[in-house]
Amino acid sequence: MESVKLGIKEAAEFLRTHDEFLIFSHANPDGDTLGCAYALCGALRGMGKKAKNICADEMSKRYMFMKDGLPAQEDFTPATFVTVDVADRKLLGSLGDKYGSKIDLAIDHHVSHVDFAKNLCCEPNAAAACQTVYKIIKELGAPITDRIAECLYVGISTDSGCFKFSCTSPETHLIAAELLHYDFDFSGLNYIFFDMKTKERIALEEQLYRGIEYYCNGKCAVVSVTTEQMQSVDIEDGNGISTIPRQIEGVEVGVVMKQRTNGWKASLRSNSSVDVQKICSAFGGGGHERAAGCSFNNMSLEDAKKMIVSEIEKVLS
Ligand SMILES: [Mn+2]
Repeated sequence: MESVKLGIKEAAEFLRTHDEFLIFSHANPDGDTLGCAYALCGALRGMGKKAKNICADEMSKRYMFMKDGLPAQEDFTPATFVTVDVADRKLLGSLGDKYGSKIDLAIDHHVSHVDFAKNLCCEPNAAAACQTVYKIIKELGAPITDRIAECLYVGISTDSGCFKFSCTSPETHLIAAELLHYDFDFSGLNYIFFDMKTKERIALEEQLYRGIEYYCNGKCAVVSVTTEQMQSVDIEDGNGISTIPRQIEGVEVGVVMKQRTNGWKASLRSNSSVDVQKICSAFGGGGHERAAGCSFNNMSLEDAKKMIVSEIEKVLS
């Protein structure tokens, strides 16, 4: 189904002329999809409309604060279905079967968005869907509370890697700057989302650092992590492991070998012009130019490493 494409004004008009909203976040929710949902829900309630949020999966405790500070809402039967930051109906997770074909409006920022909603407001240049939601809320003239501003800020900050990723634009900073006029602890939030690590995570990193191996005159670094080691931290804590070797000066391709039940998975990250997607596609994997992965089933760690490193050597030598 092809979605009718809406701009900011039209998306705001859609929300203004509808009510009884059910707002969907994507499965395994992140700061952006949750920030969008709670900000939009709060703004719609602030306009006297009925709105509530739904997600296939539990949110991590770091995002729980978003639930607080929204105007209370009695129960109601939803009539308008809106998704935020959902690039594909598959990403609705277990809610997809029931609601996937019923979505009235999708608000998104993924270049890879696959149409599933009747209407779509998508800004593929936005660093976060929260940027788009902010513009829609402004257009609606809905009251922005400190809590709404905080939710939007978290979405923008987390999706832009604390304003470090290349998706960060002047508009990203301008919207963040407007949000900073509200009262919330942005510095504390960025500490929690970007600096703070659990003791278990630090212990895991210590083990990984001890196991670093260099290849290609130090331009390639490889670490491996067993299932048992990954189980020592919770899922959220395990995020970002793949980027560790790439942090090392002079390393152009970082590889993290992750144990799977039937072998090993290689996660590659590139710092330079090396297209790691190409390297991984040689083994039936895929991804993006700077981040890709492939699997080595029924193979020992040593054999899997040899295969991926020899392919990287071809590119780096
Ligand atoms: Mn996003």
